[in-house]
Amino acid sequence: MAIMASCNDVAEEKPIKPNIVFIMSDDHAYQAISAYGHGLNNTPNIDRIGNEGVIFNKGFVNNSICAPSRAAMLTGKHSFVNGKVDNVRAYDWNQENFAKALQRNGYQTALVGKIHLDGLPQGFDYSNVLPGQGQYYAPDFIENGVQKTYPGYVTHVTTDIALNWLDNKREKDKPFLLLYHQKAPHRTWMPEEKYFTLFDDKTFTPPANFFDDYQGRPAAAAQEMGVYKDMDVVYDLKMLDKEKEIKTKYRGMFQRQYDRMTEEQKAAWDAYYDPIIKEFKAENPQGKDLALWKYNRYMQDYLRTIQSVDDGVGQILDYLKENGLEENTIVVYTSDQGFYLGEHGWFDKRFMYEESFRTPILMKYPKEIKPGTVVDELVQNIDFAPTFLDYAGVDIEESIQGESLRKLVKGDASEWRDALYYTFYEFPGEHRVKRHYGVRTDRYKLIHFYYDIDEWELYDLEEDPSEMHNVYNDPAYTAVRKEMHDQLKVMRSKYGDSDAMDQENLNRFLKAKGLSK
Ligand code: SGN
Ligand code: CA
Repeated sequence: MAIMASCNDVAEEKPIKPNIVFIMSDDHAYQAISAYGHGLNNTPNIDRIGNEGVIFNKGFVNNSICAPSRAAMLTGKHSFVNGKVDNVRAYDWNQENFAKALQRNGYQTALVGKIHLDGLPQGFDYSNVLPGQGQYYAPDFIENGVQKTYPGYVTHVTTDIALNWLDNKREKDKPFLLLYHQKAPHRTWMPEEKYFTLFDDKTFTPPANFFDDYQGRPAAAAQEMGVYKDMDVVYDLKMLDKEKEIKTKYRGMFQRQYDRMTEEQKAAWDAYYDPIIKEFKAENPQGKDLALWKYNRYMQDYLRTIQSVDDGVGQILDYLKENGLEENTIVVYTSDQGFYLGEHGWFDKRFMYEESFRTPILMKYPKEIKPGTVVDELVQNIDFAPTFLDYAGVDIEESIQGESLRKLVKGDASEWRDALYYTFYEFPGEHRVKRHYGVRTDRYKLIHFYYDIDEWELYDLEEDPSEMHNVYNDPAYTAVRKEMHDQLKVMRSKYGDSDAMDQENLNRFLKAKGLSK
């Protein structure tokens, strides 16, 4: 189909611009999407996007933490360029983002759900977002700058708002951009009633390196994100006993989340969790038994919250289909970063190690993308902005650092990148993951941890995909080490990062946290 635009005698063919639905969830590990083949759970609707389009096997983020990843996604630029280096510093909405560019080019734009960037979102005709992290039950939302509380469960509320926008607020003569961003499966993994018993009959076996001893990796040893050592039995694992005998550091924090539920929701919650609490108290597991119990409790609730996310994806896909929008709409599913599901013994993210550096990316666009396409090249969240602009026929500004995925998806990898750059800044901070940056090629990864430590790590991902052996000082890798250092130099200069920038970012962080000496 084409619109005939005639401003003079020569009729010009103006292609119809594609609609874009950009779905992002929070902390959704690729290991927990069935299309990636890890066998943990079933996500038929998310899988549909990959089956009907393309699945990226090597999708990565620039900075494995929420707000910086979202800022990179919006701007197409690395953290040290867009300024949102950590969850602490304010995001400057005045800078350019791809939604603004699409808006200027005739798109109607909307942002729904979690964005984690304070201030009124710019570039959107409609926004209805969670303040900060948001809540699972009776969530607050800020609709075009006005805060209100919605009854119900956050994943459904977000989906309903998105569907309502599509159905009632969309101007049907314009192309649209919808950012539909879920809070789940972010901590503290509170499921909806429908899924309370899902996985009750399943025992999850932790990854082979669940009992990692972090030998040769001091930064990995220093973290506070261990399933066994750091997970709070009440806050994370829901053992909120009525007798108040289980006293943990974050009990009060979980109580506040629990208290948001209605009496009916609490009754359903208690009917499911109380017997588990009773059994836990009676058995009082210790040591390895406790570690495995925690891991299973974690996996059950984490995966349950994903099931609701998958349902929402299904509703959106069905809506597009039923309303004749399927053919001309690009749908992307991704997460703001990956997540540890017990690898190295962890939950959370932050590290440049694979499970959190990587992120799921699936995309469909029936008009142009062949179903069943698989991409194995290195792609990154800074690529979303230029990709959308490219498909929309909008100029990609020089300052954008990502690359459009369009040609790659069509099978042309001739000029594609051979390395990715990564930064992480949020230290000292929650989970105690040290500041680092690094470079990854298809086979190797070089990481530098700095600030209160000065450690280099080198991994051969072909020989050691779980990153258990730091070969930085292994003589067999002398040449690789040199090549990777050269590659890192190239990356830092290409993107405009430097030791001076690291120092400046550190100073600003310490000042904001009141930690400056
Ligand atoms: C919260 C979580 C952390 C998590 C950060 C960042 N703690 O602070 O576990 O790492 O968010 O997550 S919680 O007690 O509030 O659950 S991010 O996705 O926003 O980057
Ligand atoms: Ca996140």
